[in-house]
Amino acid sequence: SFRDADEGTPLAAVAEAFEELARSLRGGGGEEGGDGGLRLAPFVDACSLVSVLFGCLGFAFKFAEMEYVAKVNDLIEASKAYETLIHIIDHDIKNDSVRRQGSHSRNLRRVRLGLDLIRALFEQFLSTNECSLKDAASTAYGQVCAPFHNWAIRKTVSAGMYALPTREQLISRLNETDYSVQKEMQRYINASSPIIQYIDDLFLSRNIALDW
Ligand code: 1PZ
Repeated sequence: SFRDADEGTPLAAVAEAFEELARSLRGGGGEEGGDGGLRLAPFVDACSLVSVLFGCLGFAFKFAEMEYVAKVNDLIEASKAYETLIHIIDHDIKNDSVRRQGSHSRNLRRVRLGLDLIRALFEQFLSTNECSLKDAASTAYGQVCAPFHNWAIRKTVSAGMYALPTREQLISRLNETDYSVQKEMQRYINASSPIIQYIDDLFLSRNIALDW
């Protein structure tokens, strides 16, 4: 019989981790801290797994990797002191540091952008076999991140797009097939959406707008 792709590939591990988080949000798992909401430690564990995707994108996105990993590492540090996501937001509200550069709340907002970027990229990737990875990534970046990035960052990102691998190279570097990659990307899309929405709702529940 065929190897069980669910056990093996990095993308399946990412999908599994976010499914676990999504289950816990629905109250079925152990990741949810009672009334306190989503726990920080399992959340940042899942976010760390995403880093494997960078290795498949090539050198041009080294800076994106460093940026994402720095933010995730800050949240790993925060998870030693704060049990849940809402705790870090409430702490920053008290200190008037929600939007301050380097604050845990701001880094949470940035990591959430990264998760949403990947979700949008996968949606583009699955929407047609015609579009290149560059087209899929450009569209996803334009939808999710560009509104929050300055001109210099947007220029750097669009220059880097030309160095992305092809669809086929990405699938092979992920150790997937045409068929399995669709399944795993769809699993991530389904599982990450409620997590992304949940994070937005946390900010909104404290009257913090999402226009930054
Ligand atoms: C899967 C995606 C493939 C398509 C490639 C698109 C690459 C997007 C590159 C984003 C580069 C971010 C550059 C740095 C931006 C910073 O100015 C901001 C603000 O930081 P702050 O002022 O708070 O310190 N940082 C962010 O917006 C974090 C963005 C995280 C997204 C990184 C990409 C994650 C996903 C890639 C996974 C393979």
